[in-house]
Amino acid sequence: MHNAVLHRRHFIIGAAGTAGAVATVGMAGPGSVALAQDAKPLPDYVAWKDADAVIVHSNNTLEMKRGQGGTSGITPADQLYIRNNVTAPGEEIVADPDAWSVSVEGVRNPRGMTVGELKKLGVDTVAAVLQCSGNGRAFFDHEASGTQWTVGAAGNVLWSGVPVRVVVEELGGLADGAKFMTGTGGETIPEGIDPKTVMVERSVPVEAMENAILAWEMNGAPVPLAHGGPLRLVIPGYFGVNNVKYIKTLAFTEQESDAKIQQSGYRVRPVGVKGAPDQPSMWEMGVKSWVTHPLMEAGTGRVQIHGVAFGGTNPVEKVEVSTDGGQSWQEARFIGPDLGRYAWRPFVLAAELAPGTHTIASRATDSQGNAQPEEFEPNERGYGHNGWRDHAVDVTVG
Ligand SMILES: Nc1nc2c(c(=O)[nH]1)N[C@H]1C(S)=C(S)[C@@H](COP(=O)(O)O)O[C@H]1N2
Ligand SMILES: [Mo]
Repeated sequence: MHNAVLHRRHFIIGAAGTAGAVATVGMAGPGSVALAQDAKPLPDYVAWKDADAVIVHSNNTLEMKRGQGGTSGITPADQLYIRNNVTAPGEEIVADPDAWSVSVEGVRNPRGMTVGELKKLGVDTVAAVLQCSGNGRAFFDHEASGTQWTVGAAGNVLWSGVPVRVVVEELGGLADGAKFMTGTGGETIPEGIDPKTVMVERSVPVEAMENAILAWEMNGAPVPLAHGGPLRLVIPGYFGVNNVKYIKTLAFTEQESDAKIQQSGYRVRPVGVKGAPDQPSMWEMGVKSWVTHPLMEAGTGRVQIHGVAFGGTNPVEKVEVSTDGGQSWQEARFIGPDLGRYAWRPFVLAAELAPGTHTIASRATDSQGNAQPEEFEPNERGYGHNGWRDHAVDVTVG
């Protein structure tokens, strides 16, 4: 059982290079081994991404390679993962970002507001982990359908924009009976399809508005189209899907959205069970960490083991590292500035590794004492994996 898990993990780490290379060789004929050509090319709308730092799973899904992202805390925009449920809108929507309008509903004085107007209302900055619900899906043994993300469907991003509560105050406060905050994405839905089945419209408990912002800036530059520019709803501590890109409507509603992505999508249920509205929704994130270096091989002697850790909605309190597959643990040191409870923190532990194979794992604990479990119960779509054992790496030293 344990071996099966390890085997699957190895396959995945190798997949970025080896498995793809085999396919290329097969297609190009014998003799033309070209490792550099094994990857799918970057799609046009994200041609500006760092091709060496990401794995292109599909036109709509790019993963940051494990080991990328650095140790300085913030994920560079050109390495950050991409996940689109629907084809992204065209670049024309970011040509004049201040002209983009969001319709604010479910407040006493509902109306449309342009980004230009929002910029006059107020501004704040939050560092927050953006993480896809399916990050870690590849580690499950039940072949959960969906993109086979390992750890790279996540990043730590600085978002700047106006706090949602400031916008709500400006528009006279919440309308009576508002229980949810519902954001609708600005994609054009192809004709001939029931919009409810494809539209990205997500509801979260209305309390989440206290920390939410409507962001026009990411890591010091206007939010790129691919990451939701001109305006994105950012809900710190909540899984990626709730952070609606190119937001066109922000509504305070009595009910959750009736879109499929809300009703049956992103619901946690046992393997083999269909999604339904009474199952838990992918809202708040839990505590999680993973090692980013070393990954496969290391020289003998001293090595700086590093990775990232975050608490989800709570601040991360500590992270421990094991070099013997979880038999013994040592507390790692957080490095760099603490960017707040919703950010991740890079960590480091210096270790002396003897020749041989070492299973290196990390285990984070949040401020409430919640620690990552050793194993994580499988669920149908492979959401929310934070079990430390599957996230461990086997490193060969010598
Ligand atoms: N409008 C819109 N917002 C969206 C999505 C989308 O397809 N359309 N995908 C969601 C999902 S599932 C994730 S994980 C994140 C991905 O954000 P990124 O592409 O900026 O990394 O955006 C979320 N917001
Ligand atoms: Mo996602």
